[in-house]
Amino acid sequence: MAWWLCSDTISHGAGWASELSGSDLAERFRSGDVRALARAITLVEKRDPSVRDLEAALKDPGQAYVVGFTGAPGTGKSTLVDALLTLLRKLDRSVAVIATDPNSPFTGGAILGDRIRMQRHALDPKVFIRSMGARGHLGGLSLAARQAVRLLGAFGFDPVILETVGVGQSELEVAAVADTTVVVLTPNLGDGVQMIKAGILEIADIFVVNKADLEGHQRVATELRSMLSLAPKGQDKSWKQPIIATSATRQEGIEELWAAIESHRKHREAGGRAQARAEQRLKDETADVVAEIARQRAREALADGGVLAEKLREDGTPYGVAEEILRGLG
Ligand SMILES: Nc1nc2c(ncn2[C@@H]2O[C@H](COP(=O)(O)OP(=O)(O)O)[C@@H](O)[C@H]2O)c(=O)[nH]1
Ligand SMILES: [Mg+2]
Repeated sequence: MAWWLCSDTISHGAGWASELSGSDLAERFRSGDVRALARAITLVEKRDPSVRDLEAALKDPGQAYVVGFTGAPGTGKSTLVDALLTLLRKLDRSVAVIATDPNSPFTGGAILGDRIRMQRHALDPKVFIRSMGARGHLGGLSLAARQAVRLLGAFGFDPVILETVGVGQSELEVAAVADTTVVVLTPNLGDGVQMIKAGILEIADIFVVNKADLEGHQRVATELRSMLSLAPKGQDKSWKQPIIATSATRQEGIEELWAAIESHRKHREAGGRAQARAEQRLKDETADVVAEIARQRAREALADGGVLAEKLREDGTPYGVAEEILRGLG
């Protein structure tokens, strides 16, 4: 596999040889030990810098295709992901799921019936399901999710599915990481399509109207279609956002959904769009990493009792001290 590494690189890798536990981890990761993968993702969540060594050692990690699911809580995202898992396993794909919803049935939340149904994949070695905390601060989730996605790809999972909790900034964060973003709607939308959260139509590559077994789903699809025909919403104007009807609990419409995801993937790969996006993503991630490092350094610099903490108290405004910290970063 692409990420297999000769022992040479290990012994010469900067900072690597000294990190015994780290090299152990890489060893086990490469041998396909799923506990090593789980451990690596825990390190990502803890923002442990040793993950960098692991990533460096894995070199040229395989790129997994990332499908993000977002939409209001209760629209059936977890159930849809579960239905998609069933289909993808039939197609013999190795699939990883990162759920950022603390109440996800995948990870022990939600009502009993859902939970039992979802956990049928739990013993399948070609399925990896993991919940990840959305850590509140800006860019936190996408930074961690990007790193986790790379590790999952390097381990051999493809695709990787991200499910958001559907509140706050989580949709935008997921869209920043996903190659294809699926926005999930349902018939019980309250005041209809008009009520859809601002910004969510723009991030969709595919719309799913789930719970097609319930009354009113036609109306949602029709409203959405006429809304999109008036003004196409997607960021990529060369792509027409399809609307797929599904009933996740009945495993209906899931093949159509997967076909739509596949055709979006092909669309992106044509004409170098995927390449451009990958480059943009690397830039975004780099900017996030810079912000993260700067934040960490700033916290250290502002520790109680320090000169800057004192100056900050005198100033009463952040700017002067902020500039000083930034100058110190160079
Ligand atoms: N009738 C119906 N109920 C569904 C469907 N998909 C999901 N549900 C139910 O909707 C509820 C919320 O589903 P869940 O997947 O947890 O939604 P999430 O919060 O978006 O992840 C659960 O009780 C599901 O069983 C569907 O296609 N039809
Ligand atoms: Mg969920």
